[in-house]
Amino acid sequence: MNKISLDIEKIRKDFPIFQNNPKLIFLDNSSTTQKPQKVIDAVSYYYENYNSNIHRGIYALAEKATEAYELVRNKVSNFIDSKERNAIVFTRGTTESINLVANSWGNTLKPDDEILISEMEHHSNIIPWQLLSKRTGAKLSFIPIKNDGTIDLADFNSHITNKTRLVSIIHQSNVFGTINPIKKIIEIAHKKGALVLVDGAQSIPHQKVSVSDLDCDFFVFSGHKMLGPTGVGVLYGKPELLESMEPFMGGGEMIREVNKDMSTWNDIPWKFEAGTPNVAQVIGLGAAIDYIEKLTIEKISAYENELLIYAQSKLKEIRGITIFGDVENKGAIISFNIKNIHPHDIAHILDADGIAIRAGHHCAQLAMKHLNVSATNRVSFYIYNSFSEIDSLITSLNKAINLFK
Ligand code: 7TS
Repeated sequence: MNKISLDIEKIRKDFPIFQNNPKLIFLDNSSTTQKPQKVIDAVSYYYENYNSNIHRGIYALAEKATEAYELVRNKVSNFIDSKERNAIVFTRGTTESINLVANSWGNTLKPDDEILISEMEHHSNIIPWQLLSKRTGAKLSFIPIKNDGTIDLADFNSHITNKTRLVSIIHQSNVFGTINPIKKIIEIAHKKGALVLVDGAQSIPHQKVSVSDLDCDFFVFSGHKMLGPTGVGVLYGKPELLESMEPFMGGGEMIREVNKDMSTWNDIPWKFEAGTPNVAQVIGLGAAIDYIEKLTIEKISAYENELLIYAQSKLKEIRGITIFGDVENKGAIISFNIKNIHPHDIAHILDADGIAIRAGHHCAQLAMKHLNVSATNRVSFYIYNSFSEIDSLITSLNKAINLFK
């Protein structure tokens, strides 16, 4: 038993994928997470019992679906400690949330304005700003990363200027697992008059986040990385900001009145939810939040930290290994390379033993360029992983090394 008193064997039984693939060791949780039966059931139950379009039907079935969908907005709001439920916009995922901000808030930028991001960002927090910069002429600048996969506040301070309108930054790196000093960054940015968007795709599934305490202006994440279905994500935005923004997409539900010459918009957050939303997925996300809250995010975090410490100590014994981002303050993600063996070869050999890890650039080519590598191996843990799975990983890695000797 681990020190956190979580019954991992019992938790594992909640995830049908492990019953259906008894040999599977899933160590790619930064890409996506497995789904507990409760989430799958919530989605199926909706389709089997009260499937209907929301917000428009006058009949009982549609009212039930609308209520279930809107109830998840409250759950998300409580989960991230937002003061207002209308600050929660449902999107398709982190990528769409960032694109929404870049296209809606961003379109007001002028050539003299600046956007500041870091070299650590996932491509979904780089490309929308590059496109915006091309559209508006605003300048895009980058906070450098250090060799240990962290960001220096001094570097941040020297890159933020009086022209910076927005700092858009990753909370926890999907490559290194390192956690950025986000609260301090927000404080400094606000003093300079800049807004801050936090990409919480990798942090929210694994640590307690309070958007109120952080005082961030936008916070974005994906449901599928926190036990929920694919196709649902969240944009948290301070209500006064969301009010001031033009809609990103036009269509049904986001309007108040449509005329030939001009139309008016619905209230926030519906102003940003054009068309039929992913009702089933939102309901599934609600079930995922229930599941996490039952275990408690604090215990999840503490258990993952135990896995991380154990895995790091075992990995360090491996001949020819380089671990990237080996610092104290980090989440349960480890990126590494083994001398003279390409990460894709490692991933193939591990796969033959039923171990799923990610090998590649992790949609973070700027970080790879900084490391001067084209790819790394990456293992990332979640609540259903065990110490014995880490032992299996080490055995398979040693096998790979012997094969390439
Ligand atoms: N931001 C971060 C920090 C991420 O890690 C990811 C996905 C995204 C944004 C995009 O999320 P999406 O749900 O909109 O696709 N990261 C990864 C990864 O590390 N491996 O596969 C996907």
